[in-house]
Amino acid sequence: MVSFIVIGVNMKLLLQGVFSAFLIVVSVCPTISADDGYELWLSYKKLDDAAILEEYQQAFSSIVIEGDSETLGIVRQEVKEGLDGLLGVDLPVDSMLSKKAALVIGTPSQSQIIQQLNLSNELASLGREGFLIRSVKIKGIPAIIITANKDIGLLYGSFHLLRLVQIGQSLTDINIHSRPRIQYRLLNHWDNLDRSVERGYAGRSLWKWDELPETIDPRYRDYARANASIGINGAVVNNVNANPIFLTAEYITKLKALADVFRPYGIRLFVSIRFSSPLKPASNRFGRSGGIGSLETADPLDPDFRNFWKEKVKEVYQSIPDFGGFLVKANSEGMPGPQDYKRSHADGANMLAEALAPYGGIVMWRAFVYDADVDPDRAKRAYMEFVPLDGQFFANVFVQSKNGPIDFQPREPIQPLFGAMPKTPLMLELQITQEYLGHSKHLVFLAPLWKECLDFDTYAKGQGSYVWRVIDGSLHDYSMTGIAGVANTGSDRNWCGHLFAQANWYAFGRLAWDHNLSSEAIAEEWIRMTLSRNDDVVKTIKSMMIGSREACVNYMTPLGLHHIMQAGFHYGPQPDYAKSSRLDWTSVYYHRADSTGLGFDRSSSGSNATRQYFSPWQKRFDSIETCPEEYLLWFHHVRWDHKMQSGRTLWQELCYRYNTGINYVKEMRRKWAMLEKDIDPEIFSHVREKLTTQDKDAGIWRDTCLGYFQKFSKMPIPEYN
Ligand code: BDP
Repeated sequence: MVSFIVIGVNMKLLLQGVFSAFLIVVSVCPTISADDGYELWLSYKKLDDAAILEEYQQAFSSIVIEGDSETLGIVRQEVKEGLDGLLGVDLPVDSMLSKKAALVIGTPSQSQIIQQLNLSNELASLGREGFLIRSVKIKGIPAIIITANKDIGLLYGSFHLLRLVQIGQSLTDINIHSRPRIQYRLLNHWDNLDRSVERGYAGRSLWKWDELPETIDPRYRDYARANASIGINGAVVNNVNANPIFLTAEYITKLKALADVFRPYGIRLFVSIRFSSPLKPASNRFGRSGGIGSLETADPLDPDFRNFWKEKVKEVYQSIPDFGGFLVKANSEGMPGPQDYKRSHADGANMLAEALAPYGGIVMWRAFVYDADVDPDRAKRAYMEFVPLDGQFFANVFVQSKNGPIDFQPREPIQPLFGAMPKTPLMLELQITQEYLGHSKHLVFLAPLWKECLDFDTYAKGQGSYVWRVIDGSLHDYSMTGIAGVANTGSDRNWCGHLFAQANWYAFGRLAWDHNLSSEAIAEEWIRMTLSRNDDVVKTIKSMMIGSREACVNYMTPLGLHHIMQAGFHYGPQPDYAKSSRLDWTSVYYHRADSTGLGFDRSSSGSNATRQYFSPWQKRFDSIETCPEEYLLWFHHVRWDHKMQSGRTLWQELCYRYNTGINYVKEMRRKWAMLEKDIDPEIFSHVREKLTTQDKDAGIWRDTCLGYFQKFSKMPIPEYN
């Protein structure tokens, strides 16, 4: 890239009126611009494959867009900038077709050209957000069309087409119908008022509350654009451990300003609320319960309490007519909720749902509850609390559950709620931020974790009852469907702290749109769009990414171990963590190491958590012989000398797994080092340094955990390479 440094100097001031102001072009020097990762997967660098470039240049000699709206304005700009950059051209944008091949974009209601193609039957199946991309001939002129029912579909279609060009896919006879399989595809930001981010590892919050609504950081738009490019259509902007201040009149104007930026990108704004917000500020009855109202009670059946919420919801919708709704963490980790007044989760959720329903808003009521009085085994508690409520929630309530029964561990079996609440739309909550998977220090590609969860067959209605069928509503005929990802974005220049953590944001969006995509396909897209289009380089990087989650499981918590990380910080290992005001926050509670063996007995001879799964899982998990080894120590207390499938004893296998994980990281380092000449220098060294840290810290995981467990096994650590 050539950079011009232009300095304006007012010589009149300098030389007391001798010369007038003039400009000096000090230098015209070509510099290699380093990539700081800000552009994410949308950098639109010029393609270098001559053949494919020629194909595209022939296919697109102009862009024809009819119609007008804010979203269409974005489409126009995106497609123009994208294709100009990728093809190295300056395409005319017009509203009429010329004689040459064109890209034609429009909805039948705004575009006459599209209308004349008579596509209404096909469009009928695409819904509000879907799109159609197709090669056609219009009056003998070859064209590629992007059409949809709504402008937002055109934007999604445009990003899709740009993606195909970015990854160098041929467009000959293209014919793509695409619509999202899940309706609500949200990011959950755990962002606080003071711009700290709970479990955030990429700097401060993106939202500058003290500057809003007057100053709109251009980054809000870039954020919305990035989300739209992968089909994310909603953002909960604040932490689930919610501060009630977000619903004060002052903050509603700030929220409105954000919502206005998000809207043309198809993104609805949602808020996490504190259930007890109607309380008066001073009333601190439940620790975190001080509110913004004047009430003495937060009983969901109290008429004044209900009325507060009705009025508050009305006030929000007056400012934000497309407001999405509320996310609620209630009676969980000290957050107040309806149970404080002996009311149920359904009572609480329905009260809010009733207030939101007239405006089309929804409630996402979290199932992340683990009240120790419910059962001594934390893994069983959410199921025990929520399954009996199935059928009691109003139609606009989701119960939002994490993928596993504990808490976003590197590997957990599925949360047994999935499949067990046929009458309640369940929203799947995944964690994009790597709270338990090495923060933004470790390269861990999460798509395989999420696919493992989505592809799990619950057997709720016999074989084929996959979690993805629960989530997309096809199993139980849910009236609404949703998926949420706890965001990993922050104020760091590269958004996510680790360049490769961008791939997780990307993968979340792509899977939310289409959970049938494979991890490999998503990784490949992301690499080609972000890092390199060279086939060998792509192959190498893909091979690093694909096994990285399994490696992380191995060097942190192999064979079903879980929750043995450093207290509070959740980064390094702390298997000896035993003392806390809550047993279920300690490590020893989970691993149960003793002189006979290791693991939590959740079988029928233990806590009987296996009982919460459908047959045949119930039986398979219950027996040490049939339990899949990746979940062995989750469901069983296993003798140190137990024979594993490999022929090794449990102890040997544990040592082996820890080592395998570390070897993988070393292999990633080796592979990355080979790519020095193929990767942007800034990105190359950024990732190299991260991998060095990952290698060192993975070693700490192994040495700490094996050193600790050895005190119980009393067996030597074998040498594995
Ligand atoms: C745990 C986090 C905590 C969150 C909580 C939640 O450690 O910071 O507040 O989950 O999801 O994973 O509510």
